[in-house]
Amino acid sequence: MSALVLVPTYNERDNLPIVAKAVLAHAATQLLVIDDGSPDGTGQLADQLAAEHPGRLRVLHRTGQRGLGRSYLDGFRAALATDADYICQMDADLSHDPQFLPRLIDAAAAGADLVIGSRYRDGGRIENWPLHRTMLSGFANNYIRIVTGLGVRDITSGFRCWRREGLARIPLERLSSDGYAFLVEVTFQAATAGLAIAEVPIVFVERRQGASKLSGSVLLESLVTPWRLALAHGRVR
Ligand SMILES: Nc1nc2c(ncn2[C@@H]2O[C@H](COP(=O)(O)OP(=O)(O)O)[C@@H](O)[C@H]2O)c(=O)[nH]1
Ligand SMILES: [Mg+2]
Repeated sequence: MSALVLVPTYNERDNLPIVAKAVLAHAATQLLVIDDGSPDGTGQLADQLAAEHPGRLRVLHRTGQRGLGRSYLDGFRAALATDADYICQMDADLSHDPQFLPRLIDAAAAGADLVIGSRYRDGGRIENWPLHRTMLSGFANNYIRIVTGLGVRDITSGFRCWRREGLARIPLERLSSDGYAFLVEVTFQAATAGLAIAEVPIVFVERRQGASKLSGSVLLESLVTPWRLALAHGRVR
């Protein structure tokens, strides 16, 4: 069993070393940092970590237009070129606690093609979020569920684990959105491809260091994408 954990970074200098240490503390895990030319030097720091953990931590330095969706796509392609059995995704900002990784991987090993670390399943929760973010996330998830018809409760969660065979069935060339919308789109494609999707509860803790990259355009795209997907697939009648 081997798991490759994809960690996209943009200005996560203070957080990355802590996350990397905790992920690599699990046996049979490897890390791929996908850095978007962070101005704060996260990419160089990741190179140092790679030198300290040869064979276990690698860095993909992106150039050109930055974006979370683009970074995940590059990460997926790189991951499928390795022989990892499980391909996980998690944020670098310590909102996703690496202690939950084995639970996600176990659920994938038990047969789920895509396992989502869910804040909205029994036992899952969010810590240290201001009321407006809690309301926004709750609203967004309900909205997306209604528009797309998908049964997933936490579709905007970026803490995930794929069974390699499941990820290999996603038509990556069809994914075009970024930010949260990317997560919605890839989940929609997973459901369309008939993949088994499971959710396991996680505790999400708001970052203590660095800043969120959530922006107005990211939010707008999240509102539009569910309609684009639903209409293109004839789910709206
Ligand atoms: N490579 C890359 N990573 C990004 C980008 N935007 C955000 N991230 C990373 O994605 C993760 C989640 O981003 P964050 O801003 O914390 O989003 P939030 O948790 O929804 O507020 C973090 O690890 C960020 O460093 C980007 O444009 N490119
Ligand atoms: Mg965050």
